[in-house]
Amino acid sequence: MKSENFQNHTRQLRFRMGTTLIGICALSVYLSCAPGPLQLISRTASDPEVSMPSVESLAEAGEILVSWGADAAADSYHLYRFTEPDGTGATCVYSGACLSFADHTVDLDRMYYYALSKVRGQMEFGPSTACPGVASTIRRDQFENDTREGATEHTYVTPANIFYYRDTYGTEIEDTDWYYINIGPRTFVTLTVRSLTNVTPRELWFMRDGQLPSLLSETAEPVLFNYETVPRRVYFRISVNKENYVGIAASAGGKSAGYEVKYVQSNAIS
Ligand SMILES: [Ca+2]
Repeated sequence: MKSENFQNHTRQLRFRMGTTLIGICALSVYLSCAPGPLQLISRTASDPEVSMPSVESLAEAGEILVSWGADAAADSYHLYRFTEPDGTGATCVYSGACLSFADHTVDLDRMYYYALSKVRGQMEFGPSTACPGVASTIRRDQFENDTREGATEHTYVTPANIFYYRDTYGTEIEDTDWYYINIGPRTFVTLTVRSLTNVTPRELWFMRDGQLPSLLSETAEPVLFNYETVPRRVYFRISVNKENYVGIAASAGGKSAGYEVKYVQSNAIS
C-alpha cells in the first residue's frame, strides 16, 4: 500500500516537475533542523498528509516567507518553487525539518509559486497544490487590516502601503486596507489620501463602509459622515483599481506602492 502511494506521489512529482528534483532536495538537508533519533522512533505509523504551505508576500523587503504546520508523520519537508503555476521553472529551495523558509533569492515584483512535499523515510509525499507569493522593495504594513474586522484606527496621519499583482492565468495577490475613524455626533470629517511612492490617486479606490467604491483623484477630499446623535466608528477601505494599477489591457503585472491617509478637519452637520 505504501509503495503504491509512493509510486503515485512520485509519478505526480515527476509529471509536474521533471525527474531530477528528488535528488536535488535529498542532498541539501539542513542539518540544524534535521530530525533527531528520538523523533524518528516516536513518529506516527500513518503517512504524512499532503498540504499546501502558507505564503506571506512582502513579509520583509525582498522576502517571501513560506511556512507550514508540523506533521508528526513526516521526517522532513521539501519546498519547491515554480516560476509559473503549471510547474515550469521548478527548483527545490529548501529541504529539512524546519517549518518555514524565508526566500530572498527572488526577483522583485514577480510572482512565484510554492508547493510543499513531505518526506518519510525514503518516500516523498506531494507536492501539494502551489500557493503564489511575491516580494518587493518594501515590506507589507505592520497592521493586519485586510478585513473590516481587523480595521486600523485612523487618527491624524497614517502612512501605509498597498500592493496588487496578477499573472496571465488570473491568479491575484491583493492587499486591501480597512480603517475606522471615531466621529462625534452629527459631524463630518474630511480626509486626504495622498500618494507617497509609485502610485497615483487614480490607481486607488476609496470605499465608505456599505457603499460603492469611488476612484480617488488629485483634488477630491473624501468625506465621512456621522448623522447619528451619538459618537460612532465610521469605516472606510482603500484598495487598488486593478485596471489602472496594472495598466489598461495588461493581462499581468503589479507593484507595491506607498500612500498616506491624513485627517484634514471635522465640521458639524447643519
Ligand atoms: Ca496595506
